[in-house]
Amino acid sequence: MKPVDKLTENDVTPESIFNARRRQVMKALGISAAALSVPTARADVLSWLQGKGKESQKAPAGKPLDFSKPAQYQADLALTPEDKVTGYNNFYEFGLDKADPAANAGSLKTADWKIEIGGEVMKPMTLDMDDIFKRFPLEQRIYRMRCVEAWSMVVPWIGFELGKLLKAAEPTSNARYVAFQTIYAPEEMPGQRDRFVGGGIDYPYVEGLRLDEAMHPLTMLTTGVYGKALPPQNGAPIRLTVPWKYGFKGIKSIVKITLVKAQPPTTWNLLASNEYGFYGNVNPHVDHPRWSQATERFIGSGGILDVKRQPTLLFNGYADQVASLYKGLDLRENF
Ligand SMILES: Nc1nc2c(c(=O)[nH]1)N[C@H]1C(S)=C(S)[C@@H](COP(=O)(O)O)O[C@H]1N2
Ligand SMILES: [Mo]
Repeated sequence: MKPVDKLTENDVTPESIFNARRRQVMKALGISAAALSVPTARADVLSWLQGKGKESQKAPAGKPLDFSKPAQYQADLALTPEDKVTGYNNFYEFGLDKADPAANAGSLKTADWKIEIGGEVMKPMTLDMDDIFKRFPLEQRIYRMRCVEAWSMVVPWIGFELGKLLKAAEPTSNARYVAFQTIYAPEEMPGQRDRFVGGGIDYPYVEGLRLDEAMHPLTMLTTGVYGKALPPQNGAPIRLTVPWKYGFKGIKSIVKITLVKAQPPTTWNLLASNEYGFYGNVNPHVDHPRWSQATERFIGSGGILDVKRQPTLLFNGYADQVASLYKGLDLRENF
């Protein structure tokens, strides 16, 4: 078994998905398959795509956090080990391979972070992380996490309910959706500097929820994992966790939360609207156009190559809590 920091997407993703994703990225960038095998002036970025980025800046370990452990959220599930939670990541601002974020996200400056809450609210506010820690006591919640690429983890996140922050801002009666934005910092994020490294995404990464989804008690703003402050590869210092939705909804390193009237644009939907909808609810009955969503590879404590395949659960196992949000909604249409 290779050490986690040497893993590439090839090690843990079925060849088909790996190649499909690469084709998708190349297509988005208008690059032919032949171009990738020919040495070009773009060799530097090609090496990024191959997981050999030269620029490498690992982050120091996060500070231990104070938090409670509410019994109803300490699910009795086998956890994904910490080195995989923090070493196998999607954060395209730092490259496309799963090992890139851990290797490179140390360049993200998280000191003096500010998060702005505005739009359709009575009390717009700008908070720094100290304000957040003072106002919102942290708790640990063990949540399933299911990526749209059909792999999954179980993660002990630390954070607080997004709804508490939204209530403090007092949404107006016009507020129907919540829009989120990741930091835009090209000097700190190689994928924002170079379209090729960043997978053809127009940054900053944006996401959104309906207001009722955002107010749901399972929806969390997350500031830590495994007892410590989030490492940058997991979205330091604050990211979204919505356990019944595909991982791409869990936007990282948030600087802006805006309450709005109309459904906001979302990054993966903008890139491929036929493959990634606004909702992103985990659903084993609605396949991705290029692969089945019926099962998933659980990344647990076993060797990374003998990962277990397990059935995917409707709403990722949280149907009892969230199915009522979608009464009357055609989940096939609204994927
Ligand atoms: N800003 C930003 N947020 C992001 C992503 C990203 O590329 N950029 N990737 C998403 C995807 S696809 C997943 S699966 C999760 C991964 O979170 P993790 O690396 O902490 O497990 O982050 C999500 N949030
Ligand atoms: Mo994902």
